[in-house]
Amino acid sequence: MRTIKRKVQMSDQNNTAALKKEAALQALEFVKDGMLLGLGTGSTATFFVEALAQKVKEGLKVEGVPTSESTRALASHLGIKIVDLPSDRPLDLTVDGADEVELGTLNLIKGLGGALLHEKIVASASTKMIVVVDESKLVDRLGTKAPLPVEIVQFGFQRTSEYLKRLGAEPVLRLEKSGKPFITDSGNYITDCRFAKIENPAKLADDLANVVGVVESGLFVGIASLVIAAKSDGVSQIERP
Ligand code: A5P
Repeated sequence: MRTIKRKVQMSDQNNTAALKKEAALQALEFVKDGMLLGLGTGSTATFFVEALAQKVKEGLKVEGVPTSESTRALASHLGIKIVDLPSDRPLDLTVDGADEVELGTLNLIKGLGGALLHEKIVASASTKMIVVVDESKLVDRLGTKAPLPVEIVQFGFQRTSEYLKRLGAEPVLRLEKSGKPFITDSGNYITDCRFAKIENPAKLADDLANVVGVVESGLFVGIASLVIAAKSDGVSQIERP
């Protein structure tokens, strides 16, 4: 683990937004001219997209594949060239946030922002994935703070939830403030699943993938290459072992 002691401004200490921004700005240092980038979703990824757009205005040439319609709208509004996910070459780098980062493995829980499916497709198609987080996202074991979001098809969702319970989950269908189910960019539902313990994320990811009706889970196993974690006393860069 490399720790870079660049203090977040005193007035911003303990300010989560300032920490997220600091992590995002460090990720920008990995971006090189000509890169094809995966653009993440969420408040931390938004800081990255905004800073990237500034560099583009200053002459940086990059192309971006967004992981959600909201990121597509933001990036394109800010002048970043948007392209489709190519079939014949990997993306050079994806930068995205996370809901939990397991220290020691860099396995992740993602999807509280609802974009886990596209995020996983884009990250999996990338040579490198950098995850940008504030210190509150670091955990010793996945599932400690965040539920695990699981994207499921609308048809038969109650039945799918019953299958998830057999894997030890307590699934809760995600709702909008209006009370209607949240719909993902691919037209599916999300069920947020609490587990007593996630001891083996790789096995759980496989088990979930085998449940009929499940599209994808927010478990990212062996995908993140580097985590940039901003804490009030400095920023750590943690490489996957
Ligand atoms: C989006 O679906 C999520 O995976 C986000 O990356 C995650 O929720 C992190 O969001 P924040 O950066 O807003 O905390």
